[in-house]
Order: sequence, then C-alpha cells, then structure tokens
Amino acid sequence: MQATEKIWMNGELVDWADAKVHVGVHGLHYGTGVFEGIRCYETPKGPAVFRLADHMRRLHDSARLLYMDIPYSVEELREATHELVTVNGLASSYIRPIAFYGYGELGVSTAGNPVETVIMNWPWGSYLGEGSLDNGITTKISSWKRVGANVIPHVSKASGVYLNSMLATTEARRGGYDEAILLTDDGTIADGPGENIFVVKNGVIRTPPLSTSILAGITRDSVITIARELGYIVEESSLIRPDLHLADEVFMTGTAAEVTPVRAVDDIEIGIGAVTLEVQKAYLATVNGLDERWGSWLDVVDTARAAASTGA
Ligand code: PPE
Repeated sequence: MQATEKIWMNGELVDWADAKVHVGVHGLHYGTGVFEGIRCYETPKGPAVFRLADHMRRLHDSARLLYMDIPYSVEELREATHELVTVNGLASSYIRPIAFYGYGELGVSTAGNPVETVIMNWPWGSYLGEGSLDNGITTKISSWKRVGANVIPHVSKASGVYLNSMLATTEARRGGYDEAILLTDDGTIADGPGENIFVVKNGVIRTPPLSTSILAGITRDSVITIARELGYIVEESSLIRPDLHLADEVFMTGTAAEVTPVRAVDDIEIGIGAVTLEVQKAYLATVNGLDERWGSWLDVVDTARAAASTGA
C-alpha cells in the first residue's frame, strides 16, 4: 500500500502515519466493521468518483445489518471523500471507507464501544495482476463455501465476512490459480472473493441473482445496465458449475477488478470473447469519463470547492 498524505478520521484530516487505533479495538478482535471499495478515476472533467453516493448508501446498509449506526450521513461521507481526494492530490485512486467498533469494552457484545469512521485513499492498479484486464485470469472453484445468508448477512460488506474470502483466495493462489470462485452451500455459483461473476452463452449474459449469497455489486449493477443498453439480454438466474465449464465466455466484475475476463475455470480453457471485451470497453470508457451515456454515475470532485472547505 502506497502511503498518501492524509486520512479522514472521525471528521478530521490526519497525517497518514498518525491514523492509529489501540490494539484493544473491538473491530480487530471480532471483525465488527463494515467497509467499501470505491474507485476515483482521472477524467476530462477532473478526478471523478464512480457511484460514490451508492457506495456510501451500501456502507450504511452494511452497518444497519450489524446493528451499527454510522455517525455520518451519506452526504457527509460524500463530502469527506471529496476533501480527501483533493488534499491527497491523486487524479486516480482506490478509496476505502471503513466504520468499525472501537476501543471501550472487550467481549462480543458491541455495547460500550464507539463507532470509528475512517476514509483512506491510495493508488491501486489492476486487482488481479498486471495485464489481467487484457489477458484474463485462471480460476478454480473453491472448497470453501460462500458464507450462508443465515450465518453472517453476506449482503453486508462486513470485515468479518472477508475471512471467507481470505481462505478462498489463499487456497486458489497456493494451487497456482489467479482467483477462486465460491459456491453456496447448496452448490450454486455465488461470487469470487472480491468479485461478482457473469457467463455468456449463445449471446445471452447470465449472472447469479441477489438472493444467492452474493454481494450486491455496484459494478455488477452497472454492467447489467450497460449490457442491456448495448442490446444484450441479461438474466439473473441460478448457475451451476457446468454453466461455467460450458460457457462461451466468463468474466468477473468488481470495483477493484473492474471487468476482468476469466480465461479458464477448473483447468478448462474458455478463452476471452467479444461480449466480454465489448462490455469491458464500455465500462472502462464510462468510468474514465469518455462515454457520456452513463456519465451521471460519475461524481466529479470540485477540487477548488473541496480545497476551500478544508482550508488547504
Ligand atoms: N463480491 C465480493 C465478495 C466483493 O468483495 C466485491 C467487491 C464484489 C462482489 C463486487 O462489488 P462492487 O465493488 O460493488 O462491484 N470487492 C471489493 C474489495 C476487494 C478487496 O480485496 O478488498 C472491491 O472490489 O473494491
């Protein structure tokens, strides 16, 4: 992780090196935090954050599912992000808001612990390795199942949920694959450790529905909208392993992963197809401010205004 200048912490911009908490914080011991991953892109209109308010709304929803109240509104978090992007002076960056139970009482009950709210940003290139957007990745179905809906609310982007992702990623990498694909307990395709999944067969695009144990990806939602407007039929339907093995194309989506082609599943070569590349191209043009069709998703940072409000 490359250090930047400032981190927004509970309403203040503090130096990167000073953004610290005590080792007794509840979130460290029990994973009681919620976070987001957001990208800011360099566009012709300046730095622009992709679907910023939607991400902050999801952060609030994630918190609600953990009985947590974030002491800042969606709009306050949006403003804070604009200030952070401005003071750190990065045209493009990955933004990580996190809210977690802090220092107070240790024990699984969260009572007596304040909620700490932090936003950091730093440069983050391609998630699945250099060249992955062009060359695609290899994947393997994990032996780890995606957390069930009644185990931990998977709809919440909660820190503790990512132990599940960590195990699946570690297993896949140790096996020589770029990424894992997780199934639900009853054997249908869920998502990757940090991505949603799509298949293309006979020109039709399919992705698991939200009722499967997946995160309601904002990139997933954007890609569904884009693909439909490009004229494709997109179905949200349950998928099984052979749907991946026999697919014409497979791709994964996520803020960090963007639209990454999957060129192999379980050592079965699939290759990279035209539909994936068309959707990827439209997505990347959109986030980089080069396609006006979905331009309303970009939250352009008014750096002059944000600088005035921070006194920078
Ligand atoms: N599923 C999971 C499990 C997931 O973590 C992500 C995002 C997605 C799907 C896609 O969601 P969205 O970003 O809204 O399209 N994973 C984030 C964190 C990755 C990490 O390693 O940390 C991300 O992409 O920022």
